[in-house]
Amino acid sequence: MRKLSWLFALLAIVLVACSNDSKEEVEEDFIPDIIEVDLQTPERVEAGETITLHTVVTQGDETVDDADEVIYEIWEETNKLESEMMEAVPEGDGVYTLDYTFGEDSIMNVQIHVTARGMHNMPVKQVIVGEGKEYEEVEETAYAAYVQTDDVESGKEETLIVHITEKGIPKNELPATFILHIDNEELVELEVTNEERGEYRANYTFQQAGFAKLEVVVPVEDATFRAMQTINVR
Ligand SMILES: [Cu+2]
Repeated sequence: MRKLSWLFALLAIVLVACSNDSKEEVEEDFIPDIIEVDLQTPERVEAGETITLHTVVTQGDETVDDADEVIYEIWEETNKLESEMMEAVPEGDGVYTLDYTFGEDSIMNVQIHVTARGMHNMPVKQVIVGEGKEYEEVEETAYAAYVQTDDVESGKEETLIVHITEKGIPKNELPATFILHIDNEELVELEVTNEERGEYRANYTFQQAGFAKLEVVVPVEDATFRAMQTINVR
């Protein structure tokens, strides 16, 4: 009898193993839930006020406490080149915070860059400080640039990919220039290639970890279109 139950046990293990196998196959095709990033900022703050900014990171019904990197980027309207990058503090329950003191009357942009579970998400919000401020109007163009690459590794050649559209339609053969601002000091102009679907690429090997800014400059008609994206170099 004992021998027989062993046999059953063995059979059960084999069955479980088999059903696990087929489950794994199903899981390979299964697309994981995207990470949701809920950046919570006040609409207005007093000039000089210190605020604890909260962001909640979730995936499906789960909170995400094992993010590889969570960085707040804050800059004054029209001055992304001088944005500040600050590491968030993990508080548990998927919450990542930053204490930040807002300065004078202005409009500030708060963006959070979250790298977790093989994904990257980076929502941005605006905060009015004090009375706000009037900024010189930036000329609106029909062009838009989306920098696809904003998270790279140092010490190896990386390809920076930028998508350029005109009125939402991919636009090829523009004389686009990529300028890398490294530590806000060194400027490097990259050689850009354009293949199709409005995709522009340039290769670069970053020497060390830190933050760089990629400026995309596109002379169009009688104006110049510019876009700026912070690149996180790990
Ligand atoms: Cu990002």
